[in-house]
Amino acid sequence: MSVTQKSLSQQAIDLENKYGAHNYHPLPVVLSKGEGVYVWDVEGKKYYDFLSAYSAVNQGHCHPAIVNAMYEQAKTLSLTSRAFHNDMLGKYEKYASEYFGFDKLLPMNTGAEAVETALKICRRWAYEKKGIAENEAEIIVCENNFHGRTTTIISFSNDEVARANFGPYTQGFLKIEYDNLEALEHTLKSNENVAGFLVEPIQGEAGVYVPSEGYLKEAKALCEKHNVLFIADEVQTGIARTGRLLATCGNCTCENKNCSGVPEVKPDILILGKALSGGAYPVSAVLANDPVMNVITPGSHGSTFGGNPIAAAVAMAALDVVKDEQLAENAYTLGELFRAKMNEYIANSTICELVRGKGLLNAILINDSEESDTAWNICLKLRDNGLLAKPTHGNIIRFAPPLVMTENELLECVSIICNTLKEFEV
Ligand code: IF1
Repeated sequence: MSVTQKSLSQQAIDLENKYGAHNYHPLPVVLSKGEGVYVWDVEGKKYYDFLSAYSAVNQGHCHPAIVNAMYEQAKTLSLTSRAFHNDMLGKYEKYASEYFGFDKLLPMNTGAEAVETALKICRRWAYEKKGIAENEAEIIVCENNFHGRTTTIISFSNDEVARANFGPYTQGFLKIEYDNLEALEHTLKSNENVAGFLVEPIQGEAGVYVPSEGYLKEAKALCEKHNVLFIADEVQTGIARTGRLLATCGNCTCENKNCSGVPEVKPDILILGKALSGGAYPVSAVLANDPVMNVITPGSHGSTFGGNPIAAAVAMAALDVVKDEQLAENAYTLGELFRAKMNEYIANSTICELVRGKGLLNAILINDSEESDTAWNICLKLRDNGLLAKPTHGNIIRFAPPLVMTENELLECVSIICNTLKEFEV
């Protein structure tokens, strides 16, 4: 086929294949525009975005308030490094610390950087405050976790695709079954050097596993009993995605727009990323109260872009949107509707076994083996039918639209999903 005959999409894909590292296997669609819940491909076809860049675009694509904040700051002062102060950082740190109810915030850029930061804070706290012998600290993590892709983080992953041949691996981690309080208590009782417990309030990549009611609260109580830091990775579940400002807010609701209440399960260290910027810019953060955060001293941690003026402006605008547009409440309501509608379909389905999730972080389980390509083929058909989603593992498809979706748009998406699934019914 000559270049002129190749579609614009294929040309773009060919460039990626030739000049880019092959570290992803994207769905074959090439996007060139985004607005709210919609994205368009280079041929002009319009889609509902049902992935939201893995819950980074909670506020909708190219939200004008966020884009404007980014534009105004970018043309004023973009980066100073932390060698000097700037007029945006302190404002942002105050705003976000009060927004989530913590004493302090340490600004970073990616989720993985924030996770690494939290691990470092936890270890230093263990040595300097808890009195664990240096280099002996252990941090408990869960099977099937996903916390990013740095060498330390994949060291405690059990996903061989993400881990193999990247050794030698970082030590100091104990792995337990997710959503298993007995396993947590046993590990806490049998290891005197435990410094922290790192957990996703919902395991996203593993397949949107929602833990049992009370798990997080009980886990936090066990950590308190054993003087261990409870570290919540809300990079994917935070910022209103699960129908609350944070998944650790549990059943607590933000009655007013300016809720700065304490989450139902208050972490000792809170990790945020992705939608902290509404997907406009890499912004992540670690929040903690002074007794923990103050182990960080000048020169002991940092990053060139961490806390830059654009990140500060974008994050404040993105968090304003969450409150002003009541995204947590909308995610809660639409999530209930989505699961109710999907369960109506599943009741008579042979291809779809279940739907699970909280707020607008959901997934369906396809009735086929993990090795089958059925979920992938369903996502290809969803694409043809105007909705973009992608399997997490094998036979699980994650559904996570922007939280600005209306009820009518959600019902149209349910119709697209169910009509597509019908094509695969046996
Ligand atoms: C990829 C997964 C999701 C995260 C949690 C930290 C991070 C992530 C709970 C790191 C990042 C992203 C990474 C991206 C795909 C996506 C993902 F499939 F990889 F696992 F969402 F589920 N904690 N998740 O979910 O944040 O450094 O990426 O900013 O690496 O393929 P990051």
